[in-house]
Amino acid sequence: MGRIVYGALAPHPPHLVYAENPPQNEPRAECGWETLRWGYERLRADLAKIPYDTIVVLSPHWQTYVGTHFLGVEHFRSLSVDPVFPNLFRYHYELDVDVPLAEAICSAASDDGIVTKMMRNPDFRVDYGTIVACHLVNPSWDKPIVSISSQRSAAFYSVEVMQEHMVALGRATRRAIEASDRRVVLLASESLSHRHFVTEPPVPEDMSHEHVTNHHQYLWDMKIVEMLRSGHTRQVVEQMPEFAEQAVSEADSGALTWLIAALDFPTSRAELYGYGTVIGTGNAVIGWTPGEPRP
Ligand code: 2X7
Ligand code: FE2
Repeated sequence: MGRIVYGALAPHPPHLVYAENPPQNEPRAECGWETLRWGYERLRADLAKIPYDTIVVLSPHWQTYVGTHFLGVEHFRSLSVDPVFPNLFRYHYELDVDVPLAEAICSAASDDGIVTKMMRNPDFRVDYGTIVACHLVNPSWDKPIVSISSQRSAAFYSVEVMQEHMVALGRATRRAIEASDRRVVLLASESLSHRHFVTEPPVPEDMSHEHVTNHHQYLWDMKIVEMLRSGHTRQVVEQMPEFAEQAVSEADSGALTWLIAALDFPTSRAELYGYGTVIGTGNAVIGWTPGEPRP
């Protein structure tokens, strides 16, 4: 029987890849955003102890307006350039897709009345939210992924509608995984508070310029982080409409709601690997091992 072996909130500022200088990325950095990068390092060390087959990721930067889409091509290889930060992220990616698992989640969601589509275009450009989160969690890219789009009901309807949709999608994701033979790591690829500066310092990795955009957003981030790490995930979902609106949170993508629902609203204490700001946005790396009781 398949199962979810790990779930993580895995933010995707391209700055974190830039600062690591992997061979796939063209621009070179001196340093930067260490608290988050060291957090990801510790997450990777923990994950190295857990055998798994596939990473399933939901990203805000694959935005679909008619239904939830799933990558449905076995292999992708191309250049990903961040549209806002092309100076930081020009990343040559090559990845495998677990198409059978993607199809299984797609049809489980469809059975539950969710509008879905398998994306079969071999020239499709995979979004950088998927690429950055997967790189930071598994830089060797030795596991296939399932990539799920962010159906933007928060943008054209309301955060409440997005919540209902993502809770249903999370439940369908869990059911499909349990009916498969896969051990799966889930990633919600998103920042928390998300208002960012509109200018960049001359040296992007100059950390003397880095801080949260405003205290109000910081308070929201701390509230959400504290609720997540203490197992109050249902309350996080309840607070999501206010959080999305007042902190301009990237949680409007539904990724965090989907993750919490797929993990069945965990009440166990989560592992906070790190919190840090990137060009003013708030980002937390947090991991859940399913089945751990609240201490
Ligand atoms: O996509 C992003 C993000 N979510 C946060 C910060 C900076 C850049 O890109
Ligand atoms: Fe983003």
